[in-house]
Amino acid sequence: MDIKKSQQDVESATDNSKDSSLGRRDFFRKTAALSVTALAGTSLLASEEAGDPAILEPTPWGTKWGDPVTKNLYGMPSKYEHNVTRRYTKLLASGNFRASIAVTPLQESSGIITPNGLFFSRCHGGVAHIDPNEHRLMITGLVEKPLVLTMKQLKRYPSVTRTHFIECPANGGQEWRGPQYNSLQFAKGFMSCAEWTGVYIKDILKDLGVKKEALWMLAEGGDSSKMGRTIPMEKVWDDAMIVWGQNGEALRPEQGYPIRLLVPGWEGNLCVKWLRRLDFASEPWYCKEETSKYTVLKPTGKAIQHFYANEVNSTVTSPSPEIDWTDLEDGDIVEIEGLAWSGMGTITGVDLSFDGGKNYVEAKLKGLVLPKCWTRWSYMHTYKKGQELFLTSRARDDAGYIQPTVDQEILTVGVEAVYHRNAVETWKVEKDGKITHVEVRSQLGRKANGELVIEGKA
Ligand SMILES: Nc1nc2c(c(=O)[nH]1)N[C@H]1C(S)=C(S)[C@@H](COP(=O)(O)O)O[C@H]1N2
Ligand SMILES: [Mo]
Repeated sequence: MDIKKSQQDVESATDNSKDSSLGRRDFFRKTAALSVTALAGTSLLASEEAGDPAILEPTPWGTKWGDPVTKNLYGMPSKYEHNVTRRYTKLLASGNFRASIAVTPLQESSGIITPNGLFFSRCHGGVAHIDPNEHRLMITGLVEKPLVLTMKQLKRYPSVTRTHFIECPANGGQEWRGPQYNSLQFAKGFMSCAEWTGVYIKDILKDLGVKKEALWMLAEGGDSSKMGRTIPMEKVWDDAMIVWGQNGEALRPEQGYPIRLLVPGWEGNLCVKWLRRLDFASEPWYCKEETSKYTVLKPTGKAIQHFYANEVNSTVTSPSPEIDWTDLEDGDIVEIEGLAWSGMGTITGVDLSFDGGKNYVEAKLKGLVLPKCWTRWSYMHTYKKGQELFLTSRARDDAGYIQPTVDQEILTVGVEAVYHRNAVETWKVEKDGKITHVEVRSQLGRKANGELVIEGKA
């Protein structure tokens, strides 16, 4: 290619562009000349009017064959999304990563469904890999007709599909004494939401004849942890399910393949994975997970036991420490987005504060609003460069609850509770657009001039 000639072409095109009457056809001619220059590999810089080379130049992926359809028979995300993964923390790992947790990148979530490869995974004895042909579910105890089911037999019951979140009750529990992580993923990623397919346990029980003394149901896992939890019969007769489907495919091993218990809205620990036994009795079993663990110690020294529902809660997902506003210009219009959820019902509204909870405006609920399910919310905001903000969201549900302030929650349950934290949470937008996780002590910590006391910078 004659480089000199293409340079001339560019020069004349640039000259043309000074003519404000430049027609559409001239514009295309101009851009064509520029892309020739780029291909010829000259050091000539495209003028600003030339536009973005990323749209003007031929791309390798647009000019060569792509992969054959035989290459990825089970699809994976784009390699450019390699950073979007679960992340693990030493926090709940008692010395190894088999009794551990990997948390969901909520900052990258869209809509209300967590893809299966990103669903948080909390295991007390590692991930079991169960052969479904060898696996059985035993239903026993105070029933007329005890039963052992193969997976095939179980799946013959009429199935239902429901969208619900699962949240570990320890979600946010590291932060009773103030923010620990400058990260949404680590602060709130002990939860995920999926579309589940399975059977209501009440539909199986119709056939079995439950004795009237049966007031509690034990669920036991087939993994090495032998996780056991007891669930009151009211919940079983309401909406407890055995599920085998997760977002249109089989449960992932991390989620309890081939079957798990789903106790919609109640603490994740009750959703026993790798389920192998349901046992009915007149009293709770008082397993480890409902005595020494998963109880809430109050300042009085007494503990709340059988604390089940994850109460109304919310978080701002964008901006977040991971997705900041450092690239915004003054006056840019930006969407503030978040999630709200309640294990006691349906989200009725979300309020958003820019001053750490002093004043609130109402956000808009987006998309499907379902019971015991993530609900996405949004608020359009005009960014003011250099302005500090304290973004706090506060959700409400149709059970009549609203998220407490940090002080309200600490006054009732103290700081030793660990589980079931649902006080509001605050992101500070710094002058440069960075986001910092802070805690606003709204009642105890207001100075005489009304200024809020901000604690625990991460
Ligand atoms: N059998 C069994 N079930 C289990 C667990 C376990 O370790 N073994 N972990 C529990 C805990 S503490 C939580 S929070 C949820 C997590 O579900 P997930 O791993 O699908 O996110 O599963 C619960 N069910
Ligand atoms: Mo958990």
